[in-house]
Amino acid sequence: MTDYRTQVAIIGSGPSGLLLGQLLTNAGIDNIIIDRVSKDYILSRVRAGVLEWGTVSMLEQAGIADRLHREGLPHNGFAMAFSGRTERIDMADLVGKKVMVYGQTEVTRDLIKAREQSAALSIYNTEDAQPAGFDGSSAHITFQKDGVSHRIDCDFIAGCDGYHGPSRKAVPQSAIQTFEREYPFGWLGVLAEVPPASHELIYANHPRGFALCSMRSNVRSRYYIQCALDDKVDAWSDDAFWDELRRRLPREAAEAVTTGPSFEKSIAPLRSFVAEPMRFGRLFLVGDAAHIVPPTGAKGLNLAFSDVHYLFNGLQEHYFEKSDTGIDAYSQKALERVWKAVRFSWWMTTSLHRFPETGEFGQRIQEAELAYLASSRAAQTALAENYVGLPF
Ligand code: FAS
Ligand code: PHB
Repeated sequence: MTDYRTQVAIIGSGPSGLLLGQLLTNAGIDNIIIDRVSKDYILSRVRAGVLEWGTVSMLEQAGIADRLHREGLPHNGFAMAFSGRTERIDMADLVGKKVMVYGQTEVTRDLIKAREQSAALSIYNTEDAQPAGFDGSSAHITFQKDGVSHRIDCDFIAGCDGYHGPSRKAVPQSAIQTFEREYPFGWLGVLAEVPPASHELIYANHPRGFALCSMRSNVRSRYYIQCALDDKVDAWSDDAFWDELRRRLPREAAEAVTTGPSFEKSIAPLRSFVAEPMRFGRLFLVGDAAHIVPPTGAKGLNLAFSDVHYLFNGLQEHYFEKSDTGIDAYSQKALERVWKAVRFSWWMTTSLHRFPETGEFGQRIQEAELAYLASSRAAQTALAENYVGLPF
């Protein structure tokens, strides 16, 4: 049994594990990250695209925001399309803030590059990682690698292992409460090397279903359309996707869509999920390990980073100020912000998607909600302050 000893052991080399690891390393707090897949697999994932400015500030704090500022696209607004019209939500005017369009894949690439330039240890392609001893004084992780058993002894375990990871499952069922809503549809997303239909994002409500026009750069577009839960990627040719997307957009936006071959096409289910609490002795659940939001509000990645903000500050206090006030408050502070983002993501999803069970009445209610939004600065301000990200 090969042993390691560290201060903070991190399960998961996704955005939350990598950012926590980078902040800890910069602060001189020893940490080890393990992940069940390879670095290349992690970098092949296509996920989030919008960063709250609080997230940008954290990446600056971690010292990995140079490329983000060179290549990212600051956005002062976005559009809501419905009933054949498009209404711009001017975040800069309404709340004096903006967001940054920069793919999660690029954030992950920047974090992995920084980790490789540091002396911090990451171990990929592990198997059967199990957090243990976290309810007492002997927190540790066991795992297999190339058929050899390993153990990491540590002060704390950060469960940054996503929705399907072992950390939440290692908690006794009697100690954890979960809240969940699964939505009766998914998102079919494509990436294509074509210029975006608009310089800002367009969220579209349509009787045929939701559509989203996003981007990764001025030459790479990211589009989504709502699809059935049992839909299959292979059932969608590029032409079928482009036709359906344009049918769900107001005429001017539809005519601005540049079509082309997709180089990534995938379907993601939508769910809202929260596990409470997020701390169990020496084990902390972080990011998707503790909560999932439908991507409609662009909150998933950003919530993972606000968890890291609270946990990192608490760990710093523990090690350098000999105070556990921060780690003791971690779960309550993180969940306060999580639930507000879960609500916002639920509102965006229920306002913009076609729900079979609510029929034409439901469609009219959504259109009335969006027409009110378009007519009310107060409603737009509430939308804008949630979209740019509530304070940490
Ligand atoms: P992650 O899931 O990113 O990372 C967890 C890591 O733990 C993975 O690398 C995994 O390999 C590892 N792991 C799991 N089990 C393990 C084990 N047993 N041993 C070791 N390691 C293990 N968010 C948005 O804001 N906007 C979007 O548009 C958006 N789109 C998404 C599309 C999809 C298909 C998915 C799945 C998510 C999407 N999200 C989106 C949410 C997503 O960005 C997450 O919020 C974000 O990846 C959370 O980061 P982490 O908490 O680090 O978890
Ligand atoms: C994306 O660009 O992938 C994206 C943007 C905004 C969202 C969801 C996804 O709300």
